[in-house]
Amino acid sequence: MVNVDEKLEPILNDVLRRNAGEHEFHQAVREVLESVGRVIAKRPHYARNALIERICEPERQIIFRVPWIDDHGQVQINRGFRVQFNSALGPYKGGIRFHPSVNVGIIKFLGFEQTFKNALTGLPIGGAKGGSDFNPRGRSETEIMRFCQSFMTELHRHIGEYVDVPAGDIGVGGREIGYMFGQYKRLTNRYEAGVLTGKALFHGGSRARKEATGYGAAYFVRRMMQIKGLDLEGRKVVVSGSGNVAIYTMEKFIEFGAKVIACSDSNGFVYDENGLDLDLIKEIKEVRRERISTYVLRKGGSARYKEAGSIWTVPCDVAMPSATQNELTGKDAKMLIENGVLAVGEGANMPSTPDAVRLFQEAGVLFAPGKAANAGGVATSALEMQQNASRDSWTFEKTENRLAGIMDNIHDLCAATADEYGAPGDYVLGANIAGFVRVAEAMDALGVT
Ligand code: NDP
Ligand code: 2IT
Repeated sequence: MVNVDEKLEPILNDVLRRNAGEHEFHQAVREVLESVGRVIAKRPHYARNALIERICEPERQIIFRVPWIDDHGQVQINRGFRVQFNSALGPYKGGIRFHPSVNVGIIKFLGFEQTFKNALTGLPIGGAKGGSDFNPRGRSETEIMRFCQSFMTELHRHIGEYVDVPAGDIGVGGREIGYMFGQYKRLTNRYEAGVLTGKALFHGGSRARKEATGYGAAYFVRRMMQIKGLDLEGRKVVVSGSGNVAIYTMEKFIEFGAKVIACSDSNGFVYDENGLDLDLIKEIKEVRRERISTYVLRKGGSARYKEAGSIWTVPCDVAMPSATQNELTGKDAKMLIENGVLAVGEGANMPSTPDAVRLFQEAGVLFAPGKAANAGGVATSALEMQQNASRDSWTFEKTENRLAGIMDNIHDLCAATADEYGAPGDYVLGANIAGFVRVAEAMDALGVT
């Protein structure tokens, strides 16, 4: 197991002390610092000017009250967050998450990861994340709208096309982005399309943005397998979650000839040895916004639903955790390895626990970390910004081709960096170092800021 280099230990200890109780943030920083020891050995000037300390400290953290009125006339209060982590490479960029588990530590871990992910894309975007502990589950359309409006009433003064450009994440999709864009436009009296990404086409949204994270993750894993001589034809794929990332991961794997046999939501998972019916999953999740359990009621046949237990007990060749952080534990990893998994691709952000990552790597399983594998979403957001800036709108084909090219580049950069630093095949190390070096170089050239 890699440990944090002794020169970096005081920095890690400082992060732990100054961000007490923020476990997910600690986890994300520890993983990057474990990789970065090798960079310091090669590029000692990074240790000067507190560069690493500055990378671990967000540039700005905004926490605000979000009051709104529910359908019964009751005033409700939630907490809103925007952590603007790093703007060395471009305006702050990253999604907004609405989920009851959201707290400042989760937003900080996501903003930290986003900074390196965005750097890996090679596009001019800094790193940020935002969100709220608002629970959209069971809320009416009008409650969602009022919440989004109130959230934006505060957020609007902190964002802008050249300042900070939010997008979606868990609990925030096209509908919520539309409500937030509407409120931003009203408050500022500006049709500033580049202030948010993931918009509807008629507001300047990009074709293929909705599909981009899942498609990108599938492209990444396909390339990772291809260079080992493994193809996807007939392979069994298990995808956790059944939201935006999961659905379009499944779609691309099916197009690649693989068989997607299981997916989930936070209540349970469905599986079918004969392959899942993606049109039905889209109908349930995107149109009706129902639970995944209804799949079996509608589909019948060999489809099964399990409420208890882990989706990772389903034997598969490719596992794509695409729901949330720390959803795949050491125990799950052992089970997957025993069942002969060949490749794991993280569609979600930090879905595998450190234990799980270590087990996969020790077992020689191909492992694609989230900050590389799921970068296709934010990369296509940057392409949306590019289309907005030039008042242009590209075809689906052109956008998807750009996305595929970016994913290949990220893959190759991570693989080459892992080779360069003496750890061939270690995509975690490759992604962390390649992302870190880009951010560090850009920061260094800006002086002490
Ligand atoms: P969605 O809200 O569309 O879907 C989330 C899915 O994950 C749902 O099936 C949800 O189930 C499940 N889920 C969420 N939280 C939990 C939890 N605490 N326990 C169990 N299941 C949970 O979100 P996305 O698909 O957009 O995001 C999924 C992951 O991908 C997140 O980690 C996100 O940060 C990451 N990501 C998203 C990108 C994007 O462009 N949207 C880009 C890159 C990464 P339920 O409905 O029951 O809550
Ligand atoms: O985690 C992520 O990369 C996202 N939620 C997408 C961010 C974006 O700005 O498109």
